[in-house]
Amino acid sequence: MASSKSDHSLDMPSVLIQELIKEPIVSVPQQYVRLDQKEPTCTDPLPTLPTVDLNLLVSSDGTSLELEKLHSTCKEWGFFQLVNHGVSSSLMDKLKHEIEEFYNLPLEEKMKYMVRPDDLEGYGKARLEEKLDWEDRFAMITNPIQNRKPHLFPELPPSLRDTLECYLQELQRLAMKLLGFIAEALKMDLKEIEEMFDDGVQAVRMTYYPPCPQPELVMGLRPHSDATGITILNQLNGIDGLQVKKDGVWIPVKFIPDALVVNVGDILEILSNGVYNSVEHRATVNSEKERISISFFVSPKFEAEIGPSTSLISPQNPPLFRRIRMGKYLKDYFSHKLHSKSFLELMKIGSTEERGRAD
Ligand SMILES: O=C(O)CCC(=O)C(=O)O
Repeated sequence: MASSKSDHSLDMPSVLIQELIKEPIVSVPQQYVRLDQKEPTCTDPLPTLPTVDLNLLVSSDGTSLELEKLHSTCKEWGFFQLVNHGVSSSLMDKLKHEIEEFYNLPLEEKMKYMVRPDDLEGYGKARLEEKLDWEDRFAMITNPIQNRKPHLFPELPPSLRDTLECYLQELQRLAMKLLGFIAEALKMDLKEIEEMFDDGVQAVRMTYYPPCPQPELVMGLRPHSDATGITILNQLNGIDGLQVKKDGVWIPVKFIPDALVVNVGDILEILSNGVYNSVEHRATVNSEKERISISFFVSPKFEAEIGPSTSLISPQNPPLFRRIRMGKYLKDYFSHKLHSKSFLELMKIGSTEERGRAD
């Protein structure tokens, strides 16, 4: 669908799926039909996404084996299910309830948070592109605190805002713990990672994927990799839909109750100088039941310089990626079309983009 920036706000309700399906529909409007997804999806037998146990990582006697598992999983899969992560199940239940309540609000209430022209944060679609995903989302930067948009986080219904605040704090603690183990597994200087990520950029995306009458024709969320250090995904209502690309095949991820799904983002692939893999993933939908998830994105602070870790490069292991400030990285990433891993490719030393700039 073509849309100029100025009519963005007028178009928004018409592309909200929750609104679209209020009147039952039997076929999906053309702008949601994606026939360009060619890679096969694995059916049987399903390879299982590895699990990592935080308790085992923390307890000294289990550390080395579990650390080795974390390391090999980040290299080979770039994704894992984290169990025994310590986030309380009552908080997870409360968050699920609050986010469900939010999506059940009347449209007029939710429109207060609508994505504004030239912005990416808020409720609704950030980009009105020719092909749209089958999802309604609410995305926002939550740290640094001064970067919170006044009409978003502070104006949320108080019970959602307070629950989300507790969840963000718990997840930030968890993320810093995980990043510490990742630094250890990579044999990186722990201080380097701590300084970069301490009080770093943090964002969330609460996504509501309504049921779809023709789920095989649409994409809940198109294939992409994340512009983050790590992402922690909580599949709030336990409905499957996440798929991870491995060796050119889409692998559906089986939901494990109480687990969180963690993935390596582009910035960790860069920091690790390509040792870890920021893997493409996507979300599918089904015809029966809505799916609700919340992604927690953890990145270095805006002013940090990102590039391969100095403790990992040597004449034998030269840097594969160029160096750039985090703020500039994010600006460039978001002005680029969300499309598989194409932005990370541009960060590679010797990429066409880099050659273009040198000319
Ligand atoms: O909802 C999901 O399963 C995936 C979400 C995701 O990939 C994202 O928010 O970037």
